[in-house]
Amino acid sequence: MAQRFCGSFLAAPASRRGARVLLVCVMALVVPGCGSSTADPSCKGANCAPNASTPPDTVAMPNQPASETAGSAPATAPPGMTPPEGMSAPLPLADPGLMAPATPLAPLGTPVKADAPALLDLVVKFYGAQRSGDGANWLLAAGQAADPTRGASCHLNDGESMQLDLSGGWYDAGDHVKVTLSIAYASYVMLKAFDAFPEAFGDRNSQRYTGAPNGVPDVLDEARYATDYLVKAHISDTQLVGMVGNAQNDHRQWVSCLDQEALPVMQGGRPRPVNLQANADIAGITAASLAIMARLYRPFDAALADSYQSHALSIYQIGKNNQRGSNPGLYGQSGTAWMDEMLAGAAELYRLTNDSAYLADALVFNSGVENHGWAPNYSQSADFSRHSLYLAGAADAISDYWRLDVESYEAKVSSNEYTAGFVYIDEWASLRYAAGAAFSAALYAQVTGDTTARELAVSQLNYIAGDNGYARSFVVGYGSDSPQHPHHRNSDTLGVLLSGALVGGPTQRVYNQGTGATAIQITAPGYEDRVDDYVGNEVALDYNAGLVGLAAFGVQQQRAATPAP
Ligand SMILES: [Ca+2]
Ligand SMILES: [Ca+2]
Repeated sequence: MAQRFCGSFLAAPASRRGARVLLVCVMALVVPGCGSSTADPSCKGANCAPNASTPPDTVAMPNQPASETAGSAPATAPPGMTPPEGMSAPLPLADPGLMAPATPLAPLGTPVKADAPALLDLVVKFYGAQRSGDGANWLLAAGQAADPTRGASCHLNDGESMQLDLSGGWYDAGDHVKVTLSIAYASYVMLKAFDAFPEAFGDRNSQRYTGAPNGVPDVLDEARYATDYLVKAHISDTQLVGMVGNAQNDHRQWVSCLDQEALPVMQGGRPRPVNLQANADIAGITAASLAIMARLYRPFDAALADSYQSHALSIYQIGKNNQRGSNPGLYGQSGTAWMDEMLAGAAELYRLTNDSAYLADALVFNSGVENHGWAPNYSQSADFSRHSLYLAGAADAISDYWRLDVESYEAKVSSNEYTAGFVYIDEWASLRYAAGAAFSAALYAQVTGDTTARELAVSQLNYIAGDNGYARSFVVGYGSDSPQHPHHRNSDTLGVLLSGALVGGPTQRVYNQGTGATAIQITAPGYEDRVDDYVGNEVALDYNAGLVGLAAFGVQQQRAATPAP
């Protein structure tokens, strides 16, 4: 299967969103018959420096090339470490103690200045604009309402090249590929938000936005659109789809998904390719998403929860049997950077089943990750799994590593003239890291009572919502002077505001695509609301994920601060 992707995944890693800053860390993943990517010999795991020379993608907009690149986040681990064996058949549910939420987090210090409930609703509903297939995508529906000649669904035939039904799921970013890793990561983090702060979420709508409650919290309605697709992606006991679509082809045309389907294959049209490579990174986080969903959705549909559990157990075993990273074009990761994803799978399966074999696995992977020195994003989820392990009674094993990372976030609050006030880790999608780090800090504060971590979380939420030097919100359609022109094909070409999307955010320096006389400046220091700025103004599944958790924390804080009547 992989050979068909020669020249796309390896020669020009392509996708959009930008964390890809760590592309320099991507080690060669040799596919038979293909070339290989290059590795930077100076790149040393968690200390790998961001790279501003990520290879560009092909032309994506009429007047501006769009580079949207893939990459990986690092992790460290003892060489040659092998987690213990210990998987088995489906297991009984955990005792209620393992499922209990953390204790309430008392409000202290700086108040949350955002309208947290409104922000939370918007950032969750953003995912409804990323729905592929027959999903009542609200953005496409709005486009059709404005022009009835338009359709309201896309890619109903995904999987056709393999006689599979792979319709559904979420588009990755401002493009239309479906990346299992990012779908699984975003749904996992969204579900961790509900896991930690369930009281923040309401039920005001159905999954298809019919305007009436359906008895299920809306955040679970959104997450289910992902988890139902992840079940489809698990096509056999040993095979998991890693990606649908080809990013390089997808990025060649700046069109809506409606128009893309009619294009030639080399421009993103049908039939879209399916990649089946999925090793421990993709399998681990997919198992985590399905395992936490099995636990949280059980009160609403026990049979569906059983199905999620069964798939989670089997997909986790795929990861156990393939303990290496996947192709970087699938957002696969080099070296031992797959360990945080397997940590996630093991931690959530332990909370789901109470089987000590999963705890043993989780602790081994946890030691392999150590303190990762980065921030949560689509390729680094250890903080959230550590919150789960903390609640499951394994605090001693994880608290030091997690503390070190939270302290590193506090140390990375910028004083630069363009980025002062937020956790600045990299120029590409800078606020994605701030949001993820802040959600981690909120979770850390919840279980430890650490007031510094709590203050950090509040400050990052306030910054994103508009309390910043730009006096503007960085969430489309929310607050003062919010972004109106995110780098997003469906929103831009159909003329529908992408409400709820967190944009990349401010940068400290110029980012150029290409070099020399042909170089094109993509972003300037600061922030501009320009559709062609894919460094500072794109959106993606993982950008919003941390903000869902952070906004839920904000709701909890505001309610705790309000005296009871
Ligand atoms: Ca609902
Ligand atoms: Ca990882």
